[in-house]
Amino acid sequence: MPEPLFLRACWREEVERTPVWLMRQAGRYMRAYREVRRRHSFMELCKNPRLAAEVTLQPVRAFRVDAAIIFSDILLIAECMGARLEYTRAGPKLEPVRTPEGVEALRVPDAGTEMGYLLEAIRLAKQKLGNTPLIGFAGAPFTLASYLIEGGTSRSFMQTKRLMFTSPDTFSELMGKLTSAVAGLLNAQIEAGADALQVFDSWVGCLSPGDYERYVLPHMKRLMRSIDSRGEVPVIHFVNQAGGFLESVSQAGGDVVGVDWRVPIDIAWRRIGYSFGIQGNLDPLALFAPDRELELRVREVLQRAASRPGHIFNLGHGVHRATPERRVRLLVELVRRLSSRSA
Ligand code: 1CP
Repeated sequence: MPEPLFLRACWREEVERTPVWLMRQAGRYMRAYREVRRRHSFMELCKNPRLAAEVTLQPVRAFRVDAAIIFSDILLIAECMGARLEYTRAGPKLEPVRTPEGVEALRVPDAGTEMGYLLEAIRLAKQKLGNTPLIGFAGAPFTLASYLIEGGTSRSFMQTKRLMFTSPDTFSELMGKLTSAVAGLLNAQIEAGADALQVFDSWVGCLSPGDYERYVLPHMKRLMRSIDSRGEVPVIHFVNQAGGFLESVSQAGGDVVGVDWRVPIDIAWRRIGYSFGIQGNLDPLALFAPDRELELRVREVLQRAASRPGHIFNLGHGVHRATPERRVRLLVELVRRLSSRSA
């Protein structure tokens, strides 16, 4: 079988068209997902390998995307580390960890045994996917630290920065534990058969360039060095709102950098350097624009990426839950048609 388009693009090989998948492509905007979700809580879905594998395949069947991402959540590792985790209507809630004792009490889990449900879901999804590659993932240490310190979602990241600025040792200790835990989780997913990995640093954009370099980058470098991919499993490093420090992000390593829409993709690529692939970067809300406008915006991203080997088309962040499915279908068709190198 030929190597799939998505993986070839991750390795910056020439491809006949630009591969496309969407962050958060499995989820609440899909009717098939809501159907499963009516009968099971989100946590049940994540922990039931058969259901998780089924939901993973839904967008592949519905939209012919070029990669699947395993259905799970970045916060499940925090539960394995000993933090109480609950998914409520208002979003994820965790027991806040803000003290040296709290950090001390967190364990670095053995993902191979403690997240067995995820690894089994990967094996099952792989069996059903055929030639479509499967992406495994984890939250980046900073994004996970922010959920643990805040106790959930945050707008200001007040508690996170307060801990970082007033107790840098405690903050660093927490980042170190999360880095070890995430490395173990990613390596276990390679072992289970993931074809590529993505690390989500969704909230790192709240930091100044100097603070990123000082408090986050050393841990990201260690994380990337700890991934035992043997040069066979590409690693995508997604950063949201990090336009102020993309050069530092690239110093972490990895194979592909994922960027949001606030930076033009050609400028982002020049700044990280062409030894990286790049993923992105359509505004997710462009899916609410009229057909003609959506097409113009897809064309713009493709023109900026200029068929340079190493571009993977994606949104700049996850699909919004109110997105009509037919718009996602149209987007995937547009990328396929407009990026075809023979056209
Ligand atoms: O009610 C429901 O059905 C649960 C909603 C939901 C879903 C569908 C949550 C809770 N997580 C997920 C799945 C999920 N989360 C996936 C797999 C699905 C796919 O991508 O196809 C992935 C990759 C994630 C990753 C994730 N979870 C991130 C990083 C990506 C991003 O959007 O920035 C983050 C920040 C989370 C935390 C989280 N978990 C769930 C929600 C609603 C959130 C975000 C809350 C917030 O804004 O803080």
